[in-house]
Amino acid sequence: MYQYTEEQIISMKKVEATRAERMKNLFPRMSAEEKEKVLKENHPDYIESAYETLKVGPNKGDKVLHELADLLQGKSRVLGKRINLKKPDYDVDVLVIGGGGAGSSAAITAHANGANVMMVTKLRIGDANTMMAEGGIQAADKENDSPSIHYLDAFGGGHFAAKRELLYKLVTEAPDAILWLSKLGVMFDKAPDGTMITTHGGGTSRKRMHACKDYSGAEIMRTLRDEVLNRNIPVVDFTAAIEIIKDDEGKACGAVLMNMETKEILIARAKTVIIATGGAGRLHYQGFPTSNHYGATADGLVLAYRAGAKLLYADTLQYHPTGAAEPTQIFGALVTEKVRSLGAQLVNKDGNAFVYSLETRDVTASSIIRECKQRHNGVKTVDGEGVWLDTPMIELIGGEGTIEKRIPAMMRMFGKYGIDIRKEPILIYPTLHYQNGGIDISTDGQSGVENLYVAGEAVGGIHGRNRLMGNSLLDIIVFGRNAGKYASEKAKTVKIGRMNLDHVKAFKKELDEAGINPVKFSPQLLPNYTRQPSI
Ligand code: MEZ
Repeated sequence: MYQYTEEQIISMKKVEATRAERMKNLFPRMSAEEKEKVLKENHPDYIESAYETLKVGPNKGDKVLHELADLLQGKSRVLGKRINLKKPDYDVDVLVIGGGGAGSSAAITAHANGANVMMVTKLRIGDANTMMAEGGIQAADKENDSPSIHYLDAFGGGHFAAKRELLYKLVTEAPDAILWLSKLGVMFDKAPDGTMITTHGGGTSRKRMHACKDYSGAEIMRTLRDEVLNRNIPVVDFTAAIEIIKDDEGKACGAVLMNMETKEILIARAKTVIIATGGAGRLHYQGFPTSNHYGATADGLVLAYRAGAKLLYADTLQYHPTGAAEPTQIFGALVTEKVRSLGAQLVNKDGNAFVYSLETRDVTASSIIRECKQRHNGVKTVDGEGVWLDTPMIELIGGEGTIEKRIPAMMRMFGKYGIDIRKEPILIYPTLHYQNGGIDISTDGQSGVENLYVAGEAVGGIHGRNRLMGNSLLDIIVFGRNAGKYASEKAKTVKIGRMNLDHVKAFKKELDEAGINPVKFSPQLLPNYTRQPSI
């Protein structure tokens, strides 16, 4: 049994007491005006003091969070080091930086297209946010659905800011992405007649979430990793890219690499380079906990920015509504949206529902923050406060055994601490989950720097200013394959000129002229959890 406080037990009893009534009357959806109000007053993206204006680089004049500004305007790890670009350690057609789902999809596709491709990753292949994704992947492949409806859901959910041509690609290529994954061996949940089981996510007007229980990302990553290894694609692990190399025409042509343990510098020469380095949750923007993988430190954004690529919507982050608020051992860990798709409601300390559970993520997260901070209806926890997610409702709606069958990872995660989510609700609070913005690309996956491609969470603009559940596992496949295809095609025609790091020196000069004396090395590579000296 988990040791709840007396206050928490009293509150939990209220949740139980109101359950039957809440099941009869679902909380109404918000109007557009109500959504706008709750966002403006509560969403962390609107806290002006958390932002600063970039003074150098392609996005000079734009606002980004302080933590990201420190890195984008940070100290290069190559300056002052003797770097010999004349004798590369690796010479390939396509260099993929990053070992997650997007990088693997890109590498597999480039390899299938005949390219000599190599992956480099600062941890190991599969140590990535893909592995941590739980609830599912969207694709409009049912009779009552279509890519156009998927487009409208995602475009509205992203506040009409998505780059239309990227979103078009995402939704129209989604059914084929599911087919590709199935053929590679992903075990999607199916009904006895073989049809895919699909559910709703926040902001979807059709049930189009395909899942592998609540291990969807792990199952997809397992399959992609097997395919990379079966193809004998070289994977250089525990090796980070610390700078993009350009040729004398300003085109990307490789990367400076650093062994994470020995700090040895290695040079990779490549006709094309794909950045697939993932997100930034481990920067803990605004002090938020995160659902992200240990390596999520915005490295790709830094590499691309210093090489001259523009970022899009780098000011907007996604705070997943339901991070674990307690037990403290799993503070910030993802409680999949699928829990709400299956019927669990969000409930305050008095046992009252306060938001329709499947509003889009930014609206739901803001409503939880409002319930706690503005209305003081949160439940005190070890690390702060939270609200209840009424999980026993799932079994009442779907029948006994639904939780174990559909969300076993959640049952185990809480079960380890003596909490049976079939019988008792759980405490949650928003957690830093996704980088909505990133590197600006065109439909071929190329950034503003020629021969530098990007895929996955490092891309900005696919989802606009907020992403719907399940569109990230989708975008790593669609845009991973896309980058692999175009980068390998382009590599067939590329002639590499004199390799140099002149852009890094030029960036340093810009920093000097702007009076910035950076304190942080960037890319950051790993989070810093060492105790900081008190002042
Ligand atoms: O797309 C996501 O972020 C996702 C599937 C997360 C989840 O709640 O499971």
